[in-house]
Amino acid sequence: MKGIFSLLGFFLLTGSLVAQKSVTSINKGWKFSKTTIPQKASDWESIDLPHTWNKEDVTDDIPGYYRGVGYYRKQLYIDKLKKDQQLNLLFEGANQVATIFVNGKKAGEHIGGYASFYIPITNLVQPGKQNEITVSVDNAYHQDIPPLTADFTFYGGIYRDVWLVKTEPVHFSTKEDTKGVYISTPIVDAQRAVLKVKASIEIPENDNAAYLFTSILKDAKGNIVHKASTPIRQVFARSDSNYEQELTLSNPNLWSPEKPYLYRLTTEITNIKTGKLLDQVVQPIGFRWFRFDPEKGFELNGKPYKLVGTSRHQDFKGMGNALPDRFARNDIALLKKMGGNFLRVAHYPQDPSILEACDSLGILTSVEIPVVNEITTTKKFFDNCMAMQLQMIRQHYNHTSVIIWCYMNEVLLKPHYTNDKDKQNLYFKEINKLAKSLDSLTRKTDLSRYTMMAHHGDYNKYKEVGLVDIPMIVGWNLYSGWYGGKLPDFPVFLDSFHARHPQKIVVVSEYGADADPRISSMSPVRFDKSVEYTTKFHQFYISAMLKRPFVAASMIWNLADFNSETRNETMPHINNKGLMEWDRTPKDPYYLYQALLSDKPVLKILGFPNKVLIEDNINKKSASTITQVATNLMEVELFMNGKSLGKKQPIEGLAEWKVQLSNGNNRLFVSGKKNNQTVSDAFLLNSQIVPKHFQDIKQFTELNILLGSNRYITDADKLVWIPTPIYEPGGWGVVGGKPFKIPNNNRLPYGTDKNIIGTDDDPVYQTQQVGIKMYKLDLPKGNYELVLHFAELLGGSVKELPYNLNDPERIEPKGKRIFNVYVNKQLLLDNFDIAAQYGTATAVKKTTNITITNDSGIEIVFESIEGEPVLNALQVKKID
Ligand code: GCB
Ligand code: CA
Repeated sequence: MKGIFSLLGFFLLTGSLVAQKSVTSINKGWKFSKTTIPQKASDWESIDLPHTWNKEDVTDDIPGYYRGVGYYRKQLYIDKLKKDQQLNLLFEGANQVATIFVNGKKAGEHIGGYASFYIPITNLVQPGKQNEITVSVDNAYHQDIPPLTADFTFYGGIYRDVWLVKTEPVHFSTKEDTKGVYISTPIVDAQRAVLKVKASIEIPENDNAAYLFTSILKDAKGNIVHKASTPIRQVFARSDSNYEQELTLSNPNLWSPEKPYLYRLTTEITNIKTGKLLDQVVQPIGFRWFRFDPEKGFELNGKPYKLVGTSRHQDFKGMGNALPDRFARNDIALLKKMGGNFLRVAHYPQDPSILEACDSLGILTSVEIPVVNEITTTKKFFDNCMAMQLQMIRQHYNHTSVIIWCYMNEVLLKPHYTNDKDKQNLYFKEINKLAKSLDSLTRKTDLSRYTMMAHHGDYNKYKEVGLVDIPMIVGWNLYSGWYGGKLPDFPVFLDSFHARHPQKIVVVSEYGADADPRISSMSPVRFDKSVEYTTKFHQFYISAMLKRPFVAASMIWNLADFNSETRNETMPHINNKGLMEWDRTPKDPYYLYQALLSDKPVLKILGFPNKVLIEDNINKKSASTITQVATNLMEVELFMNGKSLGKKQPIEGLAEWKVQLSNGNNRLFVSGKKNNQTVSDAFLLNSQIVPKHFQDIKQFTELNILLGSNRYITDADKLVWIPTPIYEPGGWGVVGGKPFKIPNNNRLPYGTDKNIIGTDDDPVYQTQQVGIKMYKLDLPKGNYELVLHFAELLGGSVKELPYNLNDPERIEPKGKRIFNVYVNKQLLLDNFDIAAQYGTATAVKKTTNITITNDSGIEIVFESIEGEPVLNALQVKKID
C-alpha cells in the first residue's frame, strides 16, 4: 500500500499525464428530414442540434402538431482507435423513442424523451474514415410510454446535446447511462462530513495490469482537503466491478441557498505501473443535511426553511424545447433573483444543465418522471415507468440540490372506465400497485432523499385509491379561485388535510393562475386572464402558506409561460400561468414574489405602460386609477411628475396609491430606504384620456372598443382596447343586448375560450354583445374610418381540458343568426350570416369610411332577420 501511494505522489508531481477520455460535441452539421428517409441529398435539411421539428406547428391555427418519425443523419469522421478503446454516442435527450444506426446497422434504441443515454458504437464504426450516423426519432403517442396526455407539448427531435465519448480500455462504466461514479453524503453535520464514492469500473477481460482508483476532494479554492486511493487488484472479477471509498472531512463548509458552497470531487483511474491517467470524472459536491417534518415543515442544516419556488417547463418562445444550455442556466438565475430557493423539475427530468445551475446557485429541487393524468395497465408501461425512475435517480443522484424524487402527477385526473365501477376499481388497483413499486424502488435506490406524489385537489379519490399513504411527501396541486371555487377554499383545504393527517408531510406542489400579459382589468375576476387578478391570487396563496409552518413547500405553477398545443383560451397553445412570459419577460407577480422573498431591496412599479381611461366629467382633464408598487422596504414614497403622492407601507408585498393621470406622459417615481441605502424605480405611464361625452372636445383621434368584456387589451401593435360603456346621449356606447357567456359554464365570467382563427389578438374577438340593437357615437363633424369586428362564438363541440374539471366534451348549440347592419342609415352588411360565410370562431373585419356632416354622429343599427345580432369589437379613427 505504502509503495502505491508514493508512486502516485510521484506521478502527480510530474503532472504531465493527461486524461485519455475525450468527450466531443457533435451538435454541428446534421441533416434532417421529417418524411421518409430521403433518397436525394437535396431532400435533407441542414440543421444543428439541439433541434425539434415542432418549433412552428405548435402555435399555428391548425389543431395538432406533427407526431411521428423524424430522421437525422451525420457524417462523422472517426479517428483510428487503439486496441480496446471504446466509443459511445451520448444523447442528453431525444423525444421520445430514438433508434440509432451506424453505417446502416442498428446500434441501439432508447425509450423515453427525458433521460440521457449512451449508445456503444465501437464495433460498428470504421476508424480512420467517415462514418454515417442515422437516428430515427419518433414522438407519436405510445400507450406504453409516459406521458400519455399532459398539459404540455411533446416536441419531437434530438432536442438536447449529443457527444462522442471515447474512453480508454479501462474506464468508469457508462453502462448505467451515467458517468459511472456515484457520490453521496451519508453523514453531514457542522463537525464533519462523510462522503461516499461508489464507482463502477470496466476493465477488458484479459487485462491483468494493476490500476488505482483515487478520489480527491478539493475545496472551492482548489485546495486538496482529502484524498483516498484504492488499488484495483487482479484477484477481483474484472469487468463492471464496483468500488467504494469513504472520505471524511471535519468542519465542512456547508451548502445552503444563501451560500451554495461547492467542493469538487475528482475521481480517477490510473495505471499503477505507468502512472498514466486513464479516466477522470470531476463533479461538484455540497455538504448539507435536511429533514421534512409534518408539523414544522422543512429544515436544512438544522435551520427551518420555507421552500418557495416554481416548476419549470423546458421550452422557450420561438425555439420549442431545443435550447442551448445557457437558456436553462438563465432560468435558474431568474428564479434565484426572484428570491426562490426551490425548483420542482416538473413534469420530467430536464437537461443536465438545470440541476448543475441549481447546485451552484443554491436552489433545492425535486425531480420526477412523466407519469401524468393516467396510466396504461400493461406490463410494458409498468416496466417503462420503473426504468425511467431508475434512470432518473442514477443520472441525477450526484446533485446536491436534489432532495425529493417524485413519480406521479395528478394520476387520477383522467380516471378510466367512469361507466364501469368494477373495471375502474381494477384500474385504480393497478395505479396503486405502480405507485407502490415506484416508491419502494426509489427508497431502495436512494436512502437519502424523500419520495413524493403530486395530487389534484380531489382528496377523497386519492385517499380511496390509497395514494395519500404511499409517498413520504404528499403534494397537492390546488387551483381554487382559478378553475373553480374561491380563494378562501385554499387554506380550508390545507387545514382540513393537516387535521386529518397530522403525521403526513405536505407541500403545495402546484398553484397558479393565468396572466395574459396583454390583459388588464380594473375590476379583476377569476378567469378573466388579467394580470391584476393573478397578482392578487398569488398574494393570497403565498400569504396563506407563509402563515402555515406545516406547509413545507410552496411550488408556483409555473416559472414561465409554456406551450401546451391543445390549449385554447386567450392565448391559444400557451399556458399563461408563468410568472414570466414565454420569452422570460417578468410579469407583475414575479415582482410580488421578489418583494416577499428576496433579501435584496426590491422596489418596482407595477402595471401597464399604456393606459386608456374614460373620463366622465368633461371638465376634468385627468382620470383616476390605482398604481401598485411591489416592495420589501418598510415605507416608500410615490411621486408623479415630481409631486409627492404620499408615503405608504406595503401590505403583503404591495403598496397602493390612487393616482390622477393626465393625457400623455405621466412620470411615476418611487423611492425608499433600506439599511440607509436609497432605492428607487421610475415608470413612464402613457395615458390617453378619452371623453365619455364628445361636447367640447377639440381633438379626437381614435377609439378601440371591446364589447361584452370588462378587460383592457394591449394588442400586438400596442393599441389599447377598452370595454364599452352603455350609450348616453352626447357620448358613445352600446344600446341593447348583453355580454356573451358560454351556456352552462361557470368558469369564464364572459366570452369564449375558443381559439379564434385568423388573428393573434384572440381576446379582441372572444367577447361580444349578443342581441345588440345599436352602437352609437355622437362624434363631431369630420371624416372617420370605422372597423367592425365579428366572430361567431357559439357552436361546435369543444374538447375540455381535464384541468377545467368539466365534462370532457362540451357541445354547444349552433350559433345561428342572420342580420343587417346599417351605418348612418346606409346598408353596410346585408343578410350577414357570420357562421355560414366565415365559419365558427373566425375573425371577420368590416371596414368603412364615414363623413359626418351634421350633428347625428355615427349610428350603427343592427336588424335581426334570424336570431340575435352580435358585435365583438369596433374601432373608430379620425382621418385627415
Ligand atoms: C395541473 C397540472 C399541470 C397543468 C396545470 C394547469 O394541475 O399538473 O400540468 O399545466 O395544472 O395550468 O392547469
Ligand atoms: Ca445540455
